[in-house]
Amino acid sequence: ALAVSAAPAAADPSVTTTTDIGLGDVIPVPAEVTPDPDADYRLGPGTLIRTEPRSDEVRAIGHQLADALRPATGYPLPVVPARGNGGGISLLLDDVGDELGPEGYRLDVTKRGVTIRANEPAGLFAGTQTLRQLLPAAIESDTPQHKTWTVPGGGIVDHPRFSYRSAMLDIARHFHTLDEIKSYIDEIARYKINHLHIHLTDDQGWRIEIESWPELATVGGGPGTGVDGVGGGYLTKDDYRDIVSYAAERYITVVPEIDMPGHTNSALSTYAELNCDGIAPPPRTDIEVGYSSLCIDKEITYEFVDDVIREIAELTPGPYLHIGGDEAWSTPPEDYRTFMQRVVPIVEKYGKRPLGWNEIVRGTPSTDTIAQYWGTTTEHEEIADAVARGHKVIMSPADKAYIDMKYDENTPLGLSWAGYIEVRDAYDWDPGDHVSGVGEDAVLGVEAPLWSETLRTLDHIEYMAFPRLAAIAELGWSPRDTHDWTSFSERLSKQGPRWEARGVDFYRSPQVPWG
Ligand code: TNX
Repeated sequence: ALAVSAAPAAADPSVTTTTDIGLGDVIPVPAEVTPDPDADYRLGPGTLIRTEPRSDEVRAIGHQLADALRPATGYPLPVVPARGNGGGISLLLDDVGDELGPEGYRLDVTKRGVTIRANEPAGLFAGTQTLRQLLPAAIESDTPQHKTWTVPGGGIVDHPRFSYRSAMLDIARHFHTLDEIKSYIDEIARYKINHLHIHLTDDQGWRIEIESWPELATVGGGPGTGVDGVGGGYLTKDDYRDIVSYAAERYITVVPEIDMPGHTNSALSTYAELNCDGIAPPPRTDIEVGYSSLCIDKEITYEFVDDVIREIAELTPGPYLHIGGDEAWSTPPEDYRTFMQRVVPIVEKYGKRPLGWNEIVRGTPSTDTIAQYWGTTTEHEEIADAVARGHKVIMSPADKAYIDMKYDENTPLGLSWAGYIEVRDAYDWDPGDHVSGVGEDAVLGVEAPLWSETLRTLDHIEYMAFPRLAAIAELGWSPRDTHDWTSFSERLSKQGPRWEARGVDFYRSPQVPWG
């Protein structure tokens, strides 16, 4: 009898259950939410996950959902083809309207079950992330919890404001391992981030294997590289492929960055022939910027760049390749233009769309090149002019979206050159109306860059990213008219127990009513 009473109650649709989670208690907040308090659904040991019979991809999403819900519920949650109109959790491809696009979805909760419908699998994946947040926080536990697994009743119609929602990880200043990168991918996917920009190279380290220049990784990324000489390591091509496919399973596109012509000391110190004077400078482990440059007048520079871009493009199924271009203070303006005019076509030759930090618009005539705005002003003539010429922009203003900035003067990690960024600062701005002349139509989306000069471990990454990454994710996904700090901070407080249960070392901002 004891064992029976301790076991989770069987699902009985006639039993009225309650939940303290509202249907809109989700980050990013959904576009439209219509609660129905009489329609809560309760998962039980007999719940089936029923997936679109025509699609292996949707079945895989069903299996991911089952894997996510099994540990805490202890339920078997078999994944079966959806036929007829049974209850349980259903993931269906359906025409839900062009306005919902490839990532939008409808989620309907009735007493009989949860049905997610979308035009494309990406929308079903997004819907399953919403569903996970609608279950009690105990769902994040990795051991069975004796809970009533209730999903609040009603309907959600949801789709993103911007198609590009990104997080950047700097693995050059300190290398972060394959497992750490995957763990970060798991977290960002929950908030409907759909791009992971990996900053692969910088003055302090080269973190990706290049077969035609093998010492870039083994020497330029070897032991003793990284800030303070702590943080050596590099990704093999297989590691990188592993990341690309792990991210793809979570509907995240990897955007690799090879930063040039500045931020290149690790390459210059590894291969003497890349230097104008033929002499390799010593490796650097400090955090100064702006002192290194590839040699603009040497042909071997372009052979090197061609080799590297070719190998990276081959490894990268996504459409974008980021070539940095920031802080090239040791490259005279005329040389910078010469360099970009040769290098942008190399990226295009290998079938990729070039992306660069906002300085790149000075160097390239190709308006296909996407500029990533990292300035700290809301007036910026150069970027406004570039938009007028036809460039698209990704917004990551350093004083709002740089999640390597300290929260306040007491933050033990991070930098502060762009100011302190508390959670509310990260949330209270509008990517579609932030810089004069850079309107909604010019903005592809947002990114939260995480530079890692001061970050060594996954705990460090988590502490800086959460909760601010959730703020940037909401700016990228949710309609502007849902923007509301009080609502956001309350919804954020409900992420706290989830992060705790997952062992995510987040920052307990005093601005958030954690409870
Ligand atoms: C500026 S932003 C940089 C990086 C640093 C970062 C630190 C940008 C395009 N370049 O090299 O890591 O500041 O916050």
